[in-house]
Amino acid sequence: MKIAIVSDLHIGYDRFRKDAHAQAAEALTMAAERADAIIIPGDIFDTRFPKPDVIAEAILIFKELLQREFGAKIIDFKGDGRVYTDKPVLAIPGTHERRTSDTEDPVDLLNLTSLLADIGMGVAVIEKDGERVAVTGISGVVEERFGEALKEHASSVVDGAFNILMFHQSLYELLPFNDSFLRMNELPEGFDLYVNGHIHSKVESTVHGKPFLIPGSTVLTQLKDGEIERKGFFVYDTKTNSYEFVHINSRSFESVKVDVDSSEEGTLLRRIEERINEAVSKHGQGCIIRIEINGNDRSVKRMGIEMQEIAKRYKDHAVIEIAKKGFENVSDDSKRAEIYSDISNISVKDLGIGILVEELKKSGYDLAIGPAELFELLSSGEKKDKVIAKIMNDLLS
Ligand SMILES: [Mn+2]
Repeated sequence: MKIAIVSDLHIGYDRFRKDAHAQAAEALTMAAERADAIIIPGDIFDTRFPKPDVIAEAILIFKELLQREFGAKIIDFKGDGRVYTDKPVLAIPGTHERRTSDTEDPVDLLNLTSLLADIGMGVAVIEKDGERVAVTGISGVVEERFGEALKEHASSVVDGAFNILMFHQSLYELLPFNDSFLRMNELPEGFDLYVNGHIHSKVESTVHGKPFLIPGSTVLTQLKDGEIERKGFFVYDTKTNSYEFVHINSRSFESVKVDVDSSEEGTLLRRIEERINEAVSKHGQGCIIRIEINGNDRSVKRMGIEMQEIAKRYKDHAVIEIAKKGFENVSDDSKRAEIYSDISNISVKDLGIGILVEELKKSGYDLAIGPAELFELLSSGEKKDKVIAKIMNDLLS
């Protein structure tokens, strides 16, 4: 059976809204042409509360997708909730869709309307010509609860089937900055293929001797070096145990690094313009060029102003993103500097959780609610008063 793995579509992503839509639609359409089933390891939507027009966008994409004939169909599902379709488009909610327990997330809505099967915290079995593939789905959870969720929901595999474990988490080997992240060898054994979302660049590795794949997002979001490669998705063939990466038409992205202290400003500006022109002629109009300015704080600041001018001048030709890398000089906390410079694919949210966890540990925080969960609750926009009341209560009692 051929299984397409398409991840992190981020439909509704504000900055590149059209890209997010077009690239999600293209990836899913191409996936349906090449595979018997599609699995989506999280972040179909960019937010927990997408606006109705964003939900409509997603509905139209999936409605269109379901017009196609799929080689496989869902023959069984066991787990939380239920699925309403036998079409083999299987998804789990990711971190961007995650809400506190007992609330509906936007992936539930697509599930309820039969546009896909939400298999978060469940196992779906799909079949084609007698061949069975079982997909165990673990919804994105706060990192410190991931181990628990695996024990509860991924402790066994389906006999006589090709077993896939699909989740949406950080893993320590990929983002080595937070002790609460699971190690790859802590993932349960017995699966034939491990599929993860969450990380927006492509990863190909192995776990317990079996393939471990992350296709990365279909749209550029973080503009980090890890996202330079063209976007796409995997197609895994369970018969041959081989896979290919299929590229989509994603917006081109190039990263240019400049060191302001190493040369004259005038020369440097000319060189930057040359690089922009080169990138535009190589990738065509509309490409994204990220210019990273390194150097001491004062020259970085001055250069930043000059760069705004350049960005304005080129705005019809390219999307120019200016990144000032002054912060490494600001902090002499070597560990923190290491975290910033080593992690090229970390989201601001994950970074925030990491910092909160570290700081709380230092202060001797030991409340029942874990730091990552606390961050989640405080940033969810829900139940904030309750969380604060609980913390106050714990602190004062
Ligand atoms: Mn994502």
